[in-house]
Amino acid sequence: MPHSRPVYQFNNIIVRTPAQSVVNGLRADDKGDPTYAGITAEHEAYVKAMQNAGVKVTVLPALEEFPDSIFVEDPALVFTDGAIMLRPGDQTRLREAAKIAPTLREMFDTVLELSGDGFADGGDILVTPDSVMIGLSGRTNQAGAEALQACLSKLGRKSEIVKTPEGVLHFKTASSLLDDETVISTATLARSGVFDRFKQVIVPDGDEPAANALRVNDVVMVGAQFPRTIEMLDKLGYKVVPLNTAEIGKIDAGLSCMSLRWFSEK
Ligand code: CIR
Repeated sequence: MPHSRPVYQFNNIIVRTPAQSVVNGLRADDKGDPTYAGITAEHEAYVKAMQNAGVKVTVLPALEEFPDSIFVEDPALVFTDGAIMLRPGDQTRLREAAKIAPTLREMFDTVLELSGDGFADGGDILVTPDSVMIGLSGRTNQAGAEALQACLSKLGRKSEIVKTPEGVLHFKTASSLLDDETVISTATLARSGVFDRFKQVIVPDGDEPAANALRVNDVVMVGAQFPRTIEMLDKLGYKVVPLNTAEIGKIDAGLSCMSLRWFSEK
């Protein structure tokens, strides 16, 4: 079976050191500027938590000209069998893909590229055991999603195109996989029915950003500012690792955004 390993089993990740310019990162609403020191501290704690979870971390250098380049999840998608270069949907982020490409070409034998001029951000892609869900959003359009589906088929992956709720940055801003059959999401996204085939856990009202949790091997990383979600997952038997995301939250980011994760058989 090509995909019998859990999709949340990883032994490698790529992260990128935050640039000083990260304080100017994109955001939909003004929640105040994050501080560079605050973001750096959150990033360092994230790297340590990943190492504790059993993952080898490759750290790429900061890119001052790209404030949001710390969010390496958006310009690419990686699997055991190969990597896909994406086309981020915000003009200020589009060239991040070319910046990360040389690293991916070194680390993966197969590196595919989206054809055409559509857009797709990694934050809109939720990998589940039976299918890769691609959320249409302000960053991912139909052309990008279809071009991505063509690349996914080449890697032997089934996929489906779904919708991200209005006003939500990315599909995974509002959802995450907890185990082989369970998804955590916001009530709004759950109501759309996209996760009807899964067991579902809904974040409490007011904890919406906590839906961008991150399952890595045995642990689920969750924003430390969301004690109600943490308690709920703890009671459900998940091994929760709380990580502070208050500063990156000011630029609309969460836990999945800061890494590209895969299982390497090499
Ligand atoms: C952006 O708007 O692109 C960044 N400020 C946040 C990106 C978050 N990425 C993600 O959820 N995958």
